[in-house]
Amino acid sequence: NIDACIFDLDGVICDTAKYHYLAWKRLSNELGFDFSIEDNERLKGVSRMDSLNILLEIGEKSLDEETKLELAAKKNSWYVEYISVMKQDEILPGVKDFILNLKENNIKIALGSASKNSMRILKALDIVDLFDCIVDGNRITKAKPSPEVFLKGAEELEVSPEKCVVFEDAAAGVEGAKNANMFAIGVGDASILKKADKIISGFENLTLEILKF
Ligand code: B16
Ligand code: MG
Repeated sequence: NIDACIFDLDGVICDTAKYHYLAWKRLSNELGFDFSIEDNERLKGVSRMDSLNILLEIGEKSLDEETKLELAAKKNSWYVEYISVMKQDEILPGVKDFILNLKENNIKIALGSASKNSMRILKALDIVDLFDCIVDGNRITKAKPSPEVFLKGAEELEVSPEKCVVFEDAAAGVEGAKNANMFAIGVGDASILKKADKIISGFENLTLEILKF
């Protein structure tokens, strides 16, 4: 029996990846190189500074720490600008109904996201109240695939990890869930999310049957 479900944000509840991509691309162009949508896959679920390091590796740039912090702040200010106009219709199809269904069945709900902008996004989408517990990038010290973000969620919900299911769109996130000893349901492509226990393409028409392992 499953006691709790932990949801990743970007790529599971909403598609903020496109805004991250626009902001990173703008930064790479400013630095004199291009950044493709394929390269963007590598940034999913990865922290802001780790993302910048991957971007700089692609552009073959090496910069000092201070400059890197400035660039990360610049990217974030653009990103915040893009997400500031997000509306409720940017919640991915079916996910809100699925969460409401879980709640009706006494399954607890947590957010487990690497993003330091999680609160801002949940507010824009008007879904803060859906969550019994919110663990975001401001509350963790180790990025996915570390299990930290998910274990913190389970601890706060007072449920044991073996009774948690994590919904994740990123390979690093699926790995983090498995490292936490939880079930992992990959949202997206099975060839990318190899370690997931199950794969779904989205939440439309999804029933609680999916929680049977
Ligand atoms: P921020 P998730 C992650 O969110 C994104 O997938 C990843 O691309 C981003 O770099 C990371 O958050 C940090 O975001 O710069 O807003 O702190 O998928 O863990 O919900
Ligand atoms: Mg994600």
